[in-house]
Amino acid sequence: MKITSADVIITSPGRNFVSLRVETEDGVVGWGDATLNGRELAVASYLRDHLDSVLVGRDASAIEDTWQYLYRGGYWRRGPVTMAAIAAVDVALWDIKAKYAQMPLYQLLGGASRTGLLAYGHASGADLPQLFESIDRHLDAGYRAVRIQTGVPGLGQIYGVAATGNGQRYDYEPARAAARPAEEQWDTRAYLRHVPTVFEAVRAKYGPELPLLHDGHHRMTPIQAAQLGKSLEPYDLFWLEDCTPAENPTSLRLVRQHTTTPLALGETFNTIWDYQTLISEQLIDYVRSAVTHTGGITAMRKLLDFAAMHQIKSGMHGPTDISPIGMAAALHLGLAIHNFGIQEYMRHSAQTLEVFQTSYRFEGGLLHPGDRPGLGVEMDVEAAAAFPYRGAYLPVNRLALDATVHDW
Ligand code: KDG
Ligand code: MG
Repeated sequence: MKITSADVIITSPGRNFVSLRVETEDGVVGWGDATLNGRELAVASYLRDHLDSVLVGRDASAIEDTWQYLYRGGYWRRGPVTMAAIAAVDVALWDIKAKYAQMPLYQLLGGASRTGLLAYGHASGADLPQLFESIDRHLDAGYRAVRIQTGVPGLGQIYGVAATGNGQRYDYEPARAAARPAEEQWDTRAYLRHVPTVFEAVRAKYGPELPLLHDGHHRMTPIQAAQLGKSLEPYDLFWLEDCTPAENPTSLRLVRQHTTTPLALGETFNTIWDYQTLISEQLIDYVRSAVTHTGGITAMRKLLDFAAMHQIKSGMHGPTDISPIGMAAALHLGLAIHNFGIQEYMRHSAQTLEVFQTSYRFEGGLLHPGDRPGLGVEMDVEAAAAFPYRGAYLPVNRLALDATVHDW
């Protein structure tokens, strides 16, 4: 089962994706996702210039050995670029192994632990009427859980609110194609005053049953995060995400001391080591890492098993910057593990789905990876070539008061 080629494909059907195509001597092809939003070419170069030739000639079936070879052998460990590159290789090898076995990947991971994966979508609006319209549209589309993001009075475009203004876009994409990042404005005190009023209105209209989520997108200090968690307790959130940047994980102790609102964290993390304190001290309830950014299925499985020991569940990152390949990998893993929590699912655009042919399905609010051998996603390389790469950046945030750079 020798690897004969490993090639990087960059395409931009509406937004940028970096994919890895690995082929074996028997002509079996595996796909991996290496998309790192706003830094795509760095991962593409890591793969093209440093990994592709190393892979050729290796045994495609030796997944753990290849993972350790790339992680330890590279000497420079961790980091989003390295771990996204290793993830792409790892997922492609799992795809190949499952294709050889003629099984959907979740079977190799232990088989299905559930009938489908509860998914949440992104409802958003600049104001309450637009938000309600967006929630209604998500419920009509079958969602049984929604993330709630709104504009804040006095601020313009902020994270999580569909830029079209009417909440109609389901594939909100903050990265904009331009020579340099756009700038947004921020005011944490205005945000902290406004958000509880939004959740009060949503609960009043939609009742107590609907699971509601919210993303703080790293903007609060620990004490501000504690304040928000506390003020949202009456509205029974499924989770409050990234309430504070967690480079210093012990800061979550303070948040935990003050609120019982469940916490989700980690979409910017890339190894199990980043979670050591957060998980062992039970400072979070959901792990937000993506298979795509955290070293692939091999590494995510270990991370989620560690989380399971502490009754912490998965909440794998699934915005549209995770490609359909990365999404499929998350679905196979989520179906197999016991401690699945919820899966983020924004849905890719029709153009993206022309390039990536998927077999996963969304029915009755639940996702299923499908039963094709492997991941169940194939990439149409010719279609991909029609969408050349366009440089795009995530925004930069500045305080409305004095233009100090703030976390975005
Ligand atoms: O590329 C950045 C996005 O993936 C991120 O902003 C999305 O926070 C996000 C989420 O929860 O989906
Ligand atoms: Mg997030």
